[in-house]
Amino acid sequence: MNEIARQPKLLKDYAPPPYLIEEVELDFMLAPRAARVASKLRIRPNPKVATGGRPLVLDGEGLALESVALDGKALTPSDYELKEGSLTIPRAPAHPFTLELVTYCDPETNTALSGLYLSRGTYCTQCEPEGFRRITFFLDRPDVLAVYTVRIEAEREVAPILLSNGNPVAHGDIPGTGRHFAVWHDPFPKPSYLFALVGGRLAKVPDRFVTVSGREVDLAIYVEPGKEDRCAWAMESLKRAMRWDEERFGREYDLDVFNIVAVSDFNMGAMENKGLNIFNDKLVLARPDTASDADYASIEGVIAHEYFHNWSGDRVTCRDWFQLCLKEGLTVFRDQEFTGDTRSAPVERIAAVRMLKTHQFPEDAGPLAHAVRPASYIEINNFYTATVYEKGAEVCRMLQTLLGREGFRKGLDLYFERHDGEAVTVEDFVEAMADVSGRDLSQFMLWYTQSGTPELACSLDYDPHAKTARLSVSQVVPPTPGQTKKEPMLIPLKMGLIGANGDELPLKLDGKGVVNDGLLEITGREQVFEFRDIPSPPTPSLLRGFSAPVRLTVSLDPEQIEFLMRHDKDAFNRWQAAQTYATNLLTAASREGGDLSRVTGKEALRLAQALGQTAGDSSLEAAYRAEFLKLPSESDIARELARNVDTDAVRAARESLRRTIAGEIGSSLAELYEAIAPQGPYSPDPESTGVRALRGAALDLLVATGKPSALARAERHYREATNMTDAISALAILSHLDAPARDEALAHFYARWQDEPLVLDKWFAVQARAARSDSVETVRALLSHPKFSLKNPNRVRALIGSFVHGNPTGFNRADGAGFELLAEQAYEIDRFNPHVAARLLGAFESWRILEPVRQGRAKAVLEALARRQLSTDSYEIVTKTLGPS
Ligand code: 0A1
Ligand code: ZN
Repeated sequence: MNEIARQPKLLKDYAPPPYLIEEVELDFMLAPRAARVASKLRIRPNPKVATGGRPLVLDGEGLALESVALDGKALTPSDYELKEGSLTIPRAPAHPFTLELVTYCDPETNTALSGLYLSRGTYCTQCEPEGFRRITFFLDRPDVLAVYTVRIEAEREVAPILLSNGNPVAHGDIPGTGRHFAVWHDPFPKPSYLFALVGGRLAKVPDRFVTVSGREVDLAIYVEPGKEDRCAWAMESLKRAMRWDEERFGREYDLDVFNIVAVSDFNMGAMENKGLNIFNDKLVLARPDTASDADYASIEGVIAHEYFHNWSGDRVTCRDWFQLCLKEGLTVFRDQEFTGDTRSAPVERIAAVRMLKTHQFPEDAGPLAHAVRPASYIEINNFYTATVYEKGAEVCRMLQTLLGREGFRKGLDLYFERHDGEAVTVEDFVEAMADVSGRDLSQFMLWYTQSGTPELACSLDYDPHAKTARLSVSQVVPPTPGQTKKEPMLIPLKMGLIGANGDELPLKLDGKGVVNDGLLEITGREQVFEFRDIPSPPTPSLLRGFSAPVRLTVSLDPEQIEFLMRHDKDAFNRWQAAQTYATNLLTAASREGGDLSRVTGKEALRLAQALGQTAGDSSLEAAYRAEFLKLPSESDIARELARNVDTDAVRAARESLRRTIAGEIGSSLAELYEAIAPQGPYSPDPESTGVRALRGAALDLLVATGKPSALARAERHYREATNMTDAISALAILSHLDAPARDEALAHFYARWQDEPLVLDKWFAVQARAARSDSVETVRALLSHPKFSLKNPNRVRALIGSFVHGNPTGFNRADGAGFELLAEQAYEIDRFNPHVAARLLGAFESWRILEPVRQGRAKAVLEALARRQLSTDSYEIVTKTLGPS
């Protein structure tokens, strides 16, 4: 294995490139086994670096080099050094020059899906972060920005559609050859990771958008022929996103065309290549019978996300990969705001926080913890993480909270204006925010550099004589790998004090007037805030809207939490109170082997009552009510337990609480279920989506009673479903059961959808997630199913990904069979697609919180894996997960 590739790269070692490449002309001749790439690069020494004959080292991987010419003169092998990974010209000129290269790459055998590859016969590319070097030799780093002109030539029969970034400038036939060409020009300087090319037999779904200043933009979505009827939602989402970015952030689109291509083999969700976004088809294609409400929501969110990158990422990009959060955190924040504005703000906030806590909190608490801006990495592909994306978005949100919406908007305007066409750093971003607000944000910078989730402990003491309430706050940032000492952070703490009748009390701080918007700024390790004129003991509602990505502990008794879950005017915190109440019961029961009866009598019933009341409250949005009926997940419970986790006990505790709740409020859930049965055809609008979610959540709980009538209802729900949302939610419910209804429904679903890959993925996923003791065996059997393939990332994620990330009890089975399955499959995948393998292996990140037997098994499996030949990607994950021995 390549030892150099395994040396960590350090942020502090950043040095600007000795040469700049300002113009790029590429000429592609597409062919499956040997695609010819002729490139012409206008290069000049970087004036900011004292060069004077420095070697020019171009990155390149897996390329066959045919020729090199410098300023028109052919070079001979003695003029350059060719190694795997690079092409060096030791004596490059100290003046501007032109370098011409001819290379070949092999799209057909490109199973890593990075660079130029074939997906079901379509040529496509993925260059972020370091895929461009698999297409041609280049300074493949984000701070080298060039204007690209791209000519693509191919057989017309094979690839009637030829696309690249920017605007189309020419196309035509090459007479007598059956070949044709297209030329594209992108006037905006961009880094190589944003380069894209597509060639294939694709159907085009066109549309149009007129920007706020009246520019006409041709929009198109390209899909496999026959899938044109599944693009409407993606197109609508795109147009809404374009309008929203104009209205909310003043960002207008800048090219004459905007193209989206859907491919079925893709390592991630989608990619923001300038003017030519390439998507995993899962995040484009939707029809009511094939896609669920959740799919519709993801499509809307990801289409928006990639589009928003046009400014936050493409026009202003990252100087180096350590700054990845600069574009990702900001763009996730922007897409979350879009979803909140388009759908329901509280429900979006709940979804975002669920996501953060499920994926980022465990990352931050485990062996792979890293800062939002990491200081070192071995393989950058491993840093497309929940910390960079989701915590990165929280950091932007905190800036908005601290500066106010207007202040934040001004800061963002200044950032885009100052840095348009540049590759910048987190400091540049924060500086723009500091400049518009006049604030010193140096302490805030710790959010980018310190890893670990801050723990915020709060308590409130009421003084009935003085009529004051004292809020004591302390913060601790726990040690994380490589960071043992932490500084206190600037934490925006939104709060309210609620009087006995449910009213909000004015927050008058002693000596400081009324607290604006209920926002306190915590800056020290320990702080006390004294509120005056408080007539009677209040209930504190803290961290409203989840105003900072911290773990909050508040000393509240169950009655106070119940009060909040009924009365808090902050919709997020009202939901959070219900979750906290349930979590307290569930963690206690899990510690008792899952036996709920040993820890609670009346509390579970009180929770049931409160949930039932909220679920039935038609003055609230249906989607919001549905969130109340979803109990904390098994991984939520495990995370709160934090140590000595027995996943079987966790599952038992959760099932037992579900049974208790369903037993208590079953009849009102059944009534609710019947009362809100939708009429009319399916529509993915937020209201109808909310009603389906509420109905599905009610059904899910009802089935927990184990009553035959509930099972019959679930079967009927499946049978009578007229859309994928109802079908898949019923199938998921049935999949857990030991009943003929389960097998029948699964067989029916398979028979109907076996030739629809995206729908068949759901069939695999539902079985992998099923809460059954034989899930390892089920997954193992499905690995040999004729429709299963390790080569398609969506299928791998549907079966193996759903199992290891979505079935904690199955994966963490005490005998280690789940661990073995992952190790063995990831090893196979690693040989041809390291990126996908390494992401699966991330499922081991929480092994240290398990009880000793499971821990021992996980460790043994990881150690055995570490002794095998692994890619750099998987090597980094496995060795860091194991930790220092
Ligand atoms: N920038 C994309 C994510 C992405 C990252 C890496 C990829 O290939 C290895 C592909 C996509 C986004 O944020 O959507
Ligand atoms: Zn992104």
